Amino acid sequence: MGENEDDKHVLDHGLGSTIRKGKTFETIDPRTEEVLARVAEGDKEDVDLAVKAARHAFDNGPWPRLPGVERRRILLKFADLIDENVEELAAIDTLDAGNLYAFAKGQYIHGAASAIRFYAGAADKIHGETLKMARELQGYTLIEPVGVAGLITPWNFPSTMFALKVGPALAAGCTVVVKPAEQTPLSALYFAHLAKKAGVPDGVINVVTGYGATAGAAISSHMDIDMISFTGSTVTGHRIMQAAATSNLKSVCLELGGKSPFIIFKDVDLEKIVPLALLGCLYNQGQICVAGSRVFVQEEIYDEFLVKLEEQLKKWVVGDPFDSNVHQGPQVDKKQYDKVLSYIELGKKQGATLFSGGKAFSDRKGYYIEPTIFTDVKDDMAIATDEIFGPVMSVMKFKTVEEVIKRANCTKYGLAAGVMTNDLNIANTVSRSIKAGTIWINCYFAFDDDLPVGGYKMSGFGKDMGMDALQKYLKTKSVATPIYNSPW
Ligand code: TXE
Repeated sequence: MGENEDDKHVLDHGLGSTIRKGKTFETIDPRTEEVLARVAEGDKEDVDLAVKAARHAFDNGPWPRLPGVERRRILLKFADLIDENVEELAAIDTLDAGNLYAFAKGQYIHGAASAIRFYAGAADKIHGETLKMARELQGYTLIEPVGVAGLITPWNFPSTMFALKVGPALAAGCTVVVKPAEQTPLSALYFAHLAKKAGVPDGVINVVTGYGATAGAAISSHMDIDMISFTGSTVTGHRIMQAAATSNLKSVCLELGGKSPFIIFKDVDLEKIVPLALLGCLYNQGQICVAGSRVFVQEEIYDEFLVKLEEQLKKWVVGDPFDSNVHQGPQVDKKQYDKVLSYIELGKKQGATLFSGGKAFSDRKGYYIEPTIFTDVKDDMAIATDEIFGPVMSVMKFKTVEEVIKRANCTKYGLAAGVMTNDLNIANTVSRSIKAGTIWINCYFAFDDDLPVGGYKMSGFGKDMGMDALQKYLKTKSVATPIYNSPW
């Protein structure tokens, strides 16, 4: 490939980005609405350079050619470094995304390390098959890395998203260009620094910070990127697929929005289920794709459910995410804050009953919104059909199993569902009838490295997590040869 001096700089250094135009953008602390940092604003030219570095590392560098056991060793070291730097990473995501610090430090940064470790363990176990051919042929498959992967991540769990995409891509032997969300670019840069320290060779991970319409679009339409793994909105998912279709037909995996039902049958212990329902909707300020934002309650226990919900809400604390007593921090930015508030207004206007909350905390700085519960919600109201991605719960009453299955499926999305019952027949029937990629029975957010997560319908396709995610970054080559060396 023709390398000029500028390209050579990137190829030599790989990790870290060289921003050609010297532009920067601000990332805001959602607790204070003040500028947290200025970050390099990469655009198409920078994406081109990052892709060149990734392509060079894939075509000529050691990473895809290393024995799997060696990639495993480096990835395990990377995971250890993530664990060792848990406080820094947790603080970065709390400042940048508003994630709860205690949770980030206690669980979710270690979760990112655990995901990297899971895929490290798979790096030396990638193999094809010997096929039983009908004719006198010997046939086998070679499993190869897809090539250069474009990874576009959202802002709700910046570290998790980085690990869930980079982990399997690197284990497979791919090289990557990562574009973190513009709201939360900082932890991806820190991760890249740790990866370099762990021994990931130059050019294997290339982070380009910047906006979706520029840097993100340049990745999805790039002629030299082989696949895209994206998590974000359904609208942007459409754009990415279109860009892939009109450029080089790169493969696309999309993890998009959701409007997940949380279904509570009359036989449950409400003492246990009500706190779960609340967390299932409000966790991370409601900014989680699998949020159980439509809560269906069987009519026999509906009133009791609301009494207990009110009790729980009294204990729910909104405030600074660095405070370990707090359950809910600020929304990530002004745009999301405004979006959530406008849906709350729409809920009121369309005739739902406001059970609690319903406004922002106007007495303080930061993007804080009251936990908001609507009752008497009809299936076709905007608050019941659209992904709000905020602390807003719609509570609905139902009578029968058949009715709730129909209503739960009455959505364009299909990411997850919760089924709360002690009746095995009901649990089996409902979990098989709901059109969603993940069903949690008597639990919610029960994630595990081994459990694939991804959508049905307009929530996308292709999984993150589990061995399914590794497959996204691999392709199969079939090899056939005559057994008796006879010409065909
Ligand atoms: O999403 P976008 P936004 C949903 C949630 C939220 C809504 C809007 O409902 O309120 O989406 O959020 C990059 N080509 N989810 O506007 O635009 C962008 O820079 C390529 C659900 O933040 O999808 C960022 O890195 N990339 C979700 C990423 O896409 C583009 C998590 C996500 O941003 C691009 C986040 C383009 N044309 C939001 N435009 C989930 N499934 O968890 C933007 N991007």
